[in-house]
Amino acid sequence: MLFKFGIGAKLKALFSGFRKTLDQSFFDNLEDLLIEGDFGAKNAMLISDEVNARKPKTEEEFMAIVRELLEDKISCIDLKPSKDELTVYLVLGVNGVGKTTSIAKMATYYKNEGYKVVMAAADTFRAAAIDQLELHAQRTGVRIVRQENGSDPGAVIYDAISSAQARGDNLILCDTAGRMHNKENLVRELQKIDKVIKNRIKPENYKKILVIDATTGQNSISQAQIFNEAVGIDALILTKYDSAAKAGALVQIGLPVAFVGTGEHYGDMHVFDKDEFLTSLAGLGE
Ligand SMILES: Nc1nc2c(ncn2[C@@H]2O[C@H](COP(=O)(O)OP(=O)(O)O)[C@@H](O)[C@H]2O)c(=O)[nH]1
Ligand SMILES: [Mg+2]
Repeated sequence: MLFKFGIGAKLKALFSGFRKTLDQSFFDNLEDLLIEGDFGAKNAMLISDEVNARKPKTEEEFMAIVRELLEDKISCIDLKPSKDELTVYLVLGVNGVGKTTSIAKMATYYKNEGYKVVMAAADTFRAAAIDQLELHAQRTGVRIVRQENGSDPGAVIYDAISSAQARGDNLILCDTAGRMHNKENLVRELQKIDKVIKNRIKPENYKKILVIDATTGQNSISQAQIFNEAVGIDALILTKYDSAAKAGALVQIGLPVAFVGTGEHYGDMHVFDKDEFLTSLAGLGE
């Protein structure tokens, strides 16, 4: 798996430059580096204080401390749909983060795992969004449930659930609009959609997945807060990890990660592996 967590090499270089002294400017630089990597001021200080307290003598000791402190701040979730009952994955996130692309990648992934997958085109805000999903449905060879542009997203999902139950499909991947006229509108719309699904799907078969763009950095933290407060987020997908070495925001968001997107092809999505992620942080995986 491609994990290029660029900060690992920088941490090592910083440590080797200061190895003998570990003075105030080392700790200042360490905090700056962590803040630059989107780990947040609080985590930067926590790590810096702990390194200061433990006084590592080697690069390995230093990296082990950083790894240990990050270990319990990152978690993963294994998204395994049931084969007996219908599962719904509601895919959320602001415009352009990669929701529709991730749905196409997930469709490919779960189809290969033997699931009968359906896409629901509930981003009815833009006409192009429905056509884009339709194209992905054709290319990946899965069924799509769609309505007119501008129709009620809840109605699209309702239809998708009814037809999937009638046909014995396993998994609905539901696209949503990431943009509304304002935040209140978006939250209200999401809560309506959420209610439609909750009324028909058991909680264990319903997951709300937030897509986070790895190139966004700090702003993704407030995105996660908005969506989490609106409907409660079960899992994250981190996209565009091929074009950004920053993913410290994950540590600050604190929600479990399911997949990482590493490109624009259908195969460019990987189940998130925490150990691998932390190893690449330490610069060992590159
Ligand atoms: N490099 C790269 N590009 C991606 C990835 N995921 C999505 N994209 C691109 O990001 C853009 C927006 O994606 P889209 O799925 O339309 O976003 P949406 O508005 O959230 O549905 C498209 O050009 C995608 O090809 C990824 O993992 N890596
Ligand atoms: Mg889209």
